[in-house]
Amino acid sequence: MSSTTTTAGTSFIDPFSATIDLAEGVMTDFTRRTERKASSMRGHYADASALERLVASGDPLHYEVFEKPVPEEYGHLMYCISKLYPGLVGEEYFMTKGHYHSILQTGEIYLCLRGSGFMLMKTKDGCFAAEKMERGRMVYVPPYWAHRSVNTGTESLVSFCAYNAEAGHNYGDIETEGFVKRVLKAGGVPVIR
Ligand code: S6P
Ligand code: ZN
Repeated sequence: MSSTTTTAGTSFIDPFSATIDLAEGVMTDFTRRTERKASSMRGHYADASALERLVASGDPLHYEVFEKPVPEEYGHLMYCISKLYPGLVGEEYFMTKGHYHSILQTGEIYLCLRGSGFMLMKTKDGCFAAEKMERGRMVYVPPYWAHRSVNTGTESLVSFCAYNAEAGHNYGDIETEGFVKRVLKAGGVPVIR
């Protein structure tokens, strides 16, 4: 560690790098991996019975998040690889739980590396937006907007995410509020309604 002037509340750390396997959609030298199986998605899909059938049939992985965490402090930037598997729960495409940041006035950038889908976003006062996600496309999630990704393709939807490290995650409000709209397979194509 070199000597430098630091500000209270923001830790000094040494620079580092990470390796991302763009073909597989994983951070190969991650130090933290979070997994969400079908059983952790209860309450989020319209067709609860379809979700229970999926849980009973082996409780498949829904998505994984790979990180090399940094201090959750002002000034640091958290980043991760989010890998959402393809599939349907009833007629609804696999999706992430979705969350507001606990510090609402923090945004996030998603750079889609693989797959296709949508980023659904909503605010506390009822605004809703959807942005297409596909390889090479960046989605800017502004402060105040909850966000949930949805995989409408046949391969994994992989994104690199970066956000204020102190942002935190508020899942409870989405569990209570829902997400305004869903992405459903209708007539063989994704429909947001
Ligand atoms: C974190 C960022 C992503 C998500 C990940 C899983 O702020 O938005 O890393 O955590 O895509 O989604 P969720 O809604 O389960 O956290
Ligand atoms: Zn986020």
